[in-house]
Amino acid sequence: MNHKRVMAIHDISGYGRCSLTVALPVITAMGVQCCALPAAYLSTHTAFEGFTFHDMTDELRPALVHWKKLGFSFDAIYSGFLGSAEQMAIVKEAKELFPEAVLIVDPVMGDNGVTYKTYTPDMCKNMAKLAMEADVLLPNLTEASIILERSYDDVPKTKETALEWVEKLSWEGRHSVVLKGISLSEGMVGVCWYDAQTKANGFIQLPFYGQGYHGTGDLFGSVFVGSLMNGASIEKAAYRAAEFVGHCADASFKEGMPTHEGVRFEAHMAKLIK
Ligand code: PXL
Repeated sequence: MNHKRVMAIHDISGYGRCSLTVALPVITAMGVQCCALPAAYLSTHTAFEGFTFHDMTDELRPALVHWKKLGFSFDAIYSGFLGSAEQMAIVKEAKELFPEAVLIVDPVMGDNGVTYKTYTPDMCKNMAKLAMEADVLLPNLTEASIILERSYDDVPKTKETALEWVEKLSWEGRHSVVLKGISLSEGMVGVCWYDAQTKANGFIQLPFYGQGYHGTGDLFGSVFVGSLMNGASIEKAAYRAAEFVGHCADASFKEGMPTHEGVRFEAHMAKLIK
């Protein structure tokens, strides 16, 4: 048996196409087993009014210990939106229990310069610490500015500053980074990537479609993780993820999908199936 297995530590939001409701179908469609460790249950993502929130911190350690006792192993641990300030340490413990796994951290904290409603300053501080432990870090510009303690007004708008931020986020080249949300010209958006194995870096820029959608960071991360598990390089995995998100956003925009609904990736899953 040589199939790949990913542990996904994110919240599950019942409605709104984000976190585990994206990671599970996408990673599965890419031929990779996705083992879910739900950090919290929310009725919707946090941009809808009045969402419910059930913290699952107490479930996480016992589940990890159970998996370890059963002798399971993981090729990657993929973390995203977390539910409490303690959970960042639990993700680190997961890596210690399963050292064979590549730790891929999407340091989900906010977007467009604003933190999500459930994120406290302590959670952000701990997420910045967890970011230092990652083998691969997937921040957007808001999260990068929090981790680097820079003003959101200073986020990179040129290649030079993007490379400078990525260099800092890689902790002097020690881990790989995909910095999302880089726009180098009007109507284009993409990433600046750095591969710690090859020491190469570069940019991906694709046309930007109409409007930003909720959950696209999770869709990006899930396609990225699935691609990496299928043997892609950091650059190839980032390209595939950016291309798929762009395709889904374009189609969703054309059919008038509101931003809170997320992109209708269900209609495009066939592109991912292995
Ligand atoms: O897509 C990131 C995300 C994940 N989980 C929850 C969220 C968000 C972004 O709004 O609210 C609950």
